Amino acid sequence: MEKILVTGATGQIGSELTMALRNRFGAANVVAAGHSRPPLSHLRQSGPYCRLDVRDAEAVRQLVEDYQIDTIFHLASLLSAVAEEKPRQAWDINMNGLLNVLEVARVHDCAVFFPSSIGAFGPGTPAMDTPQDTIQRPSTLYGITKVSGELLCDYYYHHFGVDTRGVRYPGLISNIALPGGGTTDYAVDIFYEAVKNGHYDCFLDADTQLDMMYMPDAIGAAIQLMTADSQKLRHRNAFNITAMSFTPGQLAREIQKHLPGFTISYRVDPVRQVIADSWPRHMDDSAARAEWGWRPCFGLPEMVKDMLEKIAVKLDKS
Ligand code: VAH
Repeated sequence: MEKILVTGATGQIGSELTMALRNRFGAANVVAAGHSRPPLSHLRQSGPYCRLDVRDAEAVRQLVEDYQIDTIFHLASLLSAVAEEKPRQAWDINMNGLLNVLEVARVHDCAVFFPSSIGAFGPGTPAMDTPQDTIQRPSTLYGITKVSGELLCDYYYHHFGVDTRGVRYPGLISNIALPGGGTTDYAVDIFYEAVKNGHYDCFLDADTQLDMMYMPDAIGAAIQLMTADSQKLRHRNAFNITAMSFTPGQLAREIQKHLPGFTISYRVDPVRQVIADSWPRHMDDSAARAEWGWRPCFGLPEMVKDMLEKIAVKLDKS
């Protein structure tokens, strides 16, 4: 990896992945491309940034040629809840955007990282210890784009030799960029509300168990997979990876260990509850551990401690 493009660079993953890549590979070698959200100042000031609509095939091609890109972390996507509100736009961005990236990668011999999701599974998938290879019939538009994206990336690998690799991310928790319209966003919102107001009104039911991961582990996984020995990969798109699995009630109790006065109430959003209920509770990530050495660093206690400390500083409440 010498010349890297990050699409969706102003999003929840992209904001931190771009900085991690710049720290490791050199800021001038990592081009950040965003569209709907303005870049955070440190992202714009620390290296090349440009606006990019991944639905514009010519713009994608021009950017890859201008910067002689050899690796694309393709993060541009609409997330689950927004995709249910705007299904046609979600299909256009998530699928036609990916196809544009894969076509340019085919012509210019770029490697491609594709972030799939637990959303690529559906109600018929085994919910506990979800196998690496199992039934995938998602019931959300977002999930349909994710399983289709996995298949399209594997197709470009098998038919054109494009070096495509991906992971199925669980819910991601970060203290830098806010999430944008996902079903797991409660696991980020709760920390800001706990520090600011000591109370959180949760949009998922107390017992909704989902796989989760702290952003430093999510970033590390993307870079570790893309720098892994290609010969050792039996799978490509996409690897199950997880770090913890918890319910809103369990998360609240862990926060109360640090903020004893914190309280939580529940006002379920039926759209996002239906989405969450269609996803697995806990994935089996043994394939990622065996094929490229995946190991998370943060479990629930470590994540909660770090999130509360970082957000207290961010909100000047420390
Ligand atoms: C979402 N955060 O909620 C994303 C993610 C597993 C969840 O795909 O849509």
